[in-house]
Amino acid sequence: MTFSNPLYDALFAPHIDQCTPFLHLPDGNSLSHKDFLELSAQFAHYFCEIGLVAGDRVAAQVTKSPEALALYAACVQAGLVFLPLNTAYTSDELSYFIADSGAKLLITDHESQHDCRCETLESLIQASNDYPISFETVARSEDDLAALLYTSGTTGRAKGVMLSQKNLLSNAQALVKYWQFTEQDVLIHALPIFHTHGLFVACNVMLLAGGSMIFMPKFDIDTLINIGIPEATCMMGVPTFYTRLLADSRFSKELCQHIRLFISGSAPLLSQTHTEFEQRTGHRILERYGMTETSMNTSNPYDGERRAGTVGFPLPDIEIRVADPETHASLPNGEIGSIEVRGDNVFQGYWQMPEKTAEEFCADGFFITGDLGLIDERGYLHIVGRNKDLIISGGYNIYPKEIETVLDDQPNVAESAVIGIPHPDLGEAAIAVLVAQPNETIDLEAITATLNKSLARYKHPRTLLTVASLPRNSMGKVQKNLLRQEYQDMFIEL
Ligand code: MCA
Ligand code: AMP
Repeated sequence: MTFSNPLYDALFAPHIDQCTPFLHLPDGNSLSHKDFLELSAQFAHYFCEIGLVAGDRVAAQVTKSPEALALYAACVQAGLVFLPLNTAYTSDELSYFIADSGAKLLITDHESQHDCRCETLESLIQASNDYPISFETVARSEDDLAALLYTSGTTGRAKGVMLSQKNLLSNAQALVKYWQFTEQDVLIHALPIFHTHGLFVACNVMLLAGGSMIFMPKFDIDTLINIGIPEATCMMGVPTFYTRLLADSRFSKELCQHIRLFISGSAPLLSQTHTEFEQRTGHRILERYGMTETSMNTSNPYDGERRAGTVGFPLPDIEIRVADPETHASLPNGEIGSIEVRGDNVFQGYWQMPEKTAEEFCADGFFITGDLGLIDERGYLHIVGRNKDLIISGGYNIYPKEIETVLDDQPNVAESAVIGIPHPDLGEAAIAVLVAQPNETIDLEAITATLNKSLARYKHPRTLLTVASLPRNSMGKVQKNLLRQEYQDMFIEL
């Protein structure tokens, strides 16, 4: 079968005349598939009207709403490349993404000025109001780009991850099948929609399956307990969702009686959380593993044993190997090595960064994830660490290098180290350890003000500490493991 626009034809087109609910909103209203697709068709007309052509990038930094999601559908239908941005990003961060991607249009909540056409979502909705409610889908091939998602790097600048129609569609197809999603499913959607988890794993899967979503503006424990869980059949979340639910005495087995599946990902789920969750609800959380660059790679089985502390098996048609980090040869089961992946899910490369792309692929096409793991005797993948300096806090990635670069530039700072330490709510939280220039004092308030201007709030270290010197090994490298040990109990109630 040939498609004119594989992603649109599979995810959206089948629902054009479907009047059943697609999005259930917390105020009790709902939006049907048909309403949603009419709105997105109007947006698509608007995009064409202002001169956007297939392949142009459309950036959106907007609060989560049905309209915000319709921007994604409109981009797919009009052949545009959707570039969703975290609402926490500062104006400085935004400028970089706009310049790097060459976006033609930026859509925001409030008026803004950047080096491209800027519109508020409100003005776009108004301007689109008079356009027809159907739109002739722009033809795209499976290798054309559908989305560009930025991910910060361990060194230097954030990189645009180029995701093709095939990357997204193949993964949605694999997940619908593997997790047995159908049009009967009602998914609790409390994740943000500017990352792979909330946008592609959740929305693409539900669109393909034809089910509906309880579409919450953000994670809110009361809405989840009062409306979400009693009405839904499944939930996708980061581990913090699960620890917060367990910390709430209202969360019970009875509340979950209609739920068939709880899925966790984006950060490690502690075995303890897995066990406590089963004890409380009788459900074993299904943990899976993915990345922005690859979408989902592995998953615990739907029917088989979901093993705590593991991320399961490779998804169908996706190859995973645990390899020697130097030679990239596969290691025997049980040995720890570099996790590498190959398949239709793997992205096309980093936007306009061919060297960076080349560095992260092996000659035989396997992508080097930067995660370290082992495959156990039963074939389950365990993630045991990271070969990259990365903190995952509440499911958001924080790259220490990015924060250290800002900190090192501040008056009287000789050097800094940003580390992740255990945090009961967020899994890990960032703290910064600073060393002053000789005989100088660091003005911590001034540093906080600078961080506010330059970096999204979630990236800010929860604490700034000053010390006389940083521990170093004989090669002069900062020993972050020693710092992590020293401060490991900072957020844990003893
Ligand atoms: C909010 N804050 C955070 C985080 N979230 N700080 C560190 N880490 C965080 N994750 C800060 C805010 O800036 C604010 O700071 C304060 O905490 C409270 O903010 P609020 O919005 O009220 O927080 P919350 O609602 O409690 O949010 C926590 C959350 C949220 C629900 C865990 O972070 C979340 O939805 N995380 C999911 C992230 C996600 O979707 N990741 C998937 C990435 P202040 O009060 O000081 O101003 S995709 C991915 O990783 C791959 C592909 C995969 O495998 O899925
Ligand atoms: P991102 O760059 O936001 O796509 O984050 C991807 C990273 O999140 C992966 O490389 C892993 O380090 C981590 N990750 C995702 N899912 C899991 C999981 N289930 N367990 C442990 N780490 C995970």
